Amino acid sequence: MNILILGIDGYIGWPLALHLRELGHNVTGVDALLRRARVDKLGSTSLIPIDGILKKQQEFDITIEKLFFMESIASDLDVIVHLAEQPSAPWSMKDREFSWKTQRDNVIGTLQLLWMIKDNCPDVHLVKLGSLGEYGTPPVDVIPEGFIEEGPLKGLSFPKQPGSFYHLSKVHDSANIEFACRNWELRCTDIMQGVVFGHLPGTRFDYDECFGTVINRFCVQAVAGIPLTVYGSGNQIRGFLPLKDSIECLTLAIDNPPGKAEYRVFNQFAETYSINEIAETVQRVKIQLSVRVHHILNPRLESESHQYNPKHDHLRELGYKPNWNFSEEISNIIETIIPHKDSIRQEVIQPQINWR
Ligand code: USQ
Repeated sequence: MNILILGIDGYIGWPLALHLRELGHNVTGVDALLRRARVDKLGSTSLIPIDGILKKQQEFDITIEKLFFMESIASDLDVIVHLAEQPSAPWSMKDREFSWKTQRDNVIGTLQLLWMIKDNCPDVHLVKLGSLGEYGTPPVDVIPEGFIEEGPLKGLSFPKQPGSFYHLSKVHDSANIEFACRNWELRCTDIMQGVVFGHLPGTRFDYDECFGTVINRFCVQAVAGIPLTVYGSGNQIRGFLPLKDSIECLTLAIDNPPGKAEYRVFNQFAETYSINEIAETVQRVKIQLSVRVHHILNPRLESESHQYNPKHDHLRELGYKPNWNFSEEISNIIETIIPHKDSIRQEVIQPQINWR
């Protein structure tokens, strides 16, 4: 297949590109390099060295994001994977400027893309990275995969109540994409992805407050001898999956496209854990590191006591079968970090952004 990856320079984009190429697909990438610029500006860093963009340019014909470039190759495309969004909830909550930049980049960027597809390649399969956090933590027994499953509202989108301007940008995207499928007969898979963790060769590994996610941060903190920064009670529950599974699931979505005019939603995660369970696992698997845990005042406004049971059947029906052990995964991440211990920047660990 001819596949265009928007956001090829990111944590997921780069290993996905390598994987799809290994499978024999023709992969082209586009990236505005905003993530690198923004991470650097915040004084944070990717811990493990990442492939230089020049090398990537030679390998993948990466072009800085421009609609006219996409238009020039659109008629040959089978799939567009859209990962080119500002990915951090804390970053979007910093102040007014950060929130509007998040929504401008994400919502307007996706809207532009939808028009580009309508005008140039209406049969293309759009695989769009949304977030499991779009749903928030509603007081229901089960969160369905996108749509209300019974009662008079059956078939309508399940209500969403996310907890940040970043997650809201993805909710707005989802509404726009669903409309585009309904109105213009586009085909799209909207991925409600949980929190991704781990490392694959060549990709970034951030551990700062904004761009590092909780498991990666805890593993870095364990190696650096910093007490784990559990926010609040630590009873918050989220869905998680390793980076390698994220790549596998995106590939399954690509291999199994939806029909014309179909707006399809996948809840993409492997397991749910509370933040306390994660902290305990990090402590247990590396007992020799004598990891300590600090419950710090939660900088976020989020429920710390809730049920959480999102459905995740669709990817399993397509063949996704998580095949790993959580403790072993944590242990492997820590082993990957240890050689980089001296490069850990302690000043980017503690949260500074207050969501209230
Ligand atoms: N948390 C801590 N301590 C930390 C960092 C986080 O206790 O040092 C807690 C947070 O309070 C939150 C949970 O861990 O309850 C998850 O936080 P996170 O920073 O790992 O993830 P989040 O902000 O939710 O966002 C990440 C990605 C985002 C993706 C989302 C999926 O950055 O791009 O959309 O995970 S989900 O969480 O399912 O919405």
